[in-house]
Amino acid sequence: MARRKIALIGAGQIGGTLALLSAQKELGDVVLFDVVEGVGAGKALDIAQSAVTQGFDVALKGTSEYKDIEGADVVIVTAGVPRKPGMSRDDLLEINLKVMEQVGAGIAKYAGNAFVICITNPLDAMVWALQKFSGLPTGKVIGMAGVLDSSRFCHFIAEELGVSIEDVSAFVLGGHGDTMVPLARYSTVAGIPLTDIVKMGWLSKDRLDEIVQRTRDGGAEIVGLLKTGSAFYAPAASAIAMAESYLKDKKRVLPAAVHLDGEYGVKGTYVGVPVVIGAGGAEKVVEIALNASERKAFDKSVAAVDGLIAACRKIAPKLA
Ligand code: A3D
Repeated sequence: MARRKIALIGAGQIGGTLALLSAQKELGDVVLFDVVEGVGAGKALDIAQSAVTQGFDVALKGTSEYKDIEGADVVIVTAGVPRKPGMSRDDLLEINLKVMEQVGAGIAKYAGNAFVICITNPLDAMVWALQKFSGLPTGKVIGMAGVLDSSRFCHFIAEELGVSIEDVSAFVLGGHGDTMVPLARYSTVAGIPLTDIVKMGWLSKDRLDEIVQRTRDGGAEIVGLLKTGSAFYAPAASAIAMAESYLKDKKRVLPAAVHLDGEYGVKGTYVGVPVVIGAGGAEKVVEIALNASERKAFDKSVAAVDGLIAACRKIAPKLA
């Protein structure tokens, strides 16, 4: 059987890490596309030269021509600009929307059967725009945010309780922004919900609230430390988990920004919810029961995403 093909649009910090992880996991041959000539080719060559020590057999190619992504099975989009200290994700909207238009056209022309994962911020609005610009089915275009946000939540919980990360499972709903909704009730340590862990006295409610807030601010914390860009290792690892679930038809249940068509009472918007990812793409949205305060927080998050989508429509009337 021929190898699968992974096209990475954007060969910056996340794109380069995606290429390395795709190669190390032998997910398929990798094409690294970037508008800046040489960046993709340089990273492709560098990673290819690690093949002998890492023991992988995949081909890597850098390019600035869309025709090279032809027939890709998976396309992961990081093209655009990241945040600088003091910027919110929403500040990136106008510039990255133009990038989504170009990328959408390239995907439509050369990779119409691909499973597309968008990472470019502001995530929920960009994945919405990318789906419209590309014209691919909504179930084949999704956004990576929830896997990263819940990974951050998991890391902070495991560190706080001094337990293995393997036994922590965390859940974050909503848009990828300040209104994201980390759900303590559905986050567990060895199957025990965090709300019960608080009742048991293992973790104080105040400390849990601080961890929830640190999760919401997880991206900004890293931007503040790096000063010249945003997080890239964990974002890349998160998208690879999604790509792997698609390529291997694993049917993992992962939080991702998906197009809602009435689920959770939301229609026509992309927002982070649990979804089954398999060979069919985003195969099934899992609708979990929300209590009143979770519902309120989720609705606030959806409203924030709707605001960004309205801004996209104003800038690019053809999206309306
Ligand atoms: P960076 O290292 O700047 O890489 C972006 C790359 O995109 C650069 O190499 C650019 O040359 C390239 N590029 C710009 N315009 C185009 C274009 N029109 N076509 C093709 N390539 C282009 O950024 P990064 O890799 O650190 O981050 C990429 C994006 O991911 C940013 O928008 C970040 O805000 C976003 N991001 C999202 C998350 C989520 O959890 C959703 C996390 C971290 C970063």
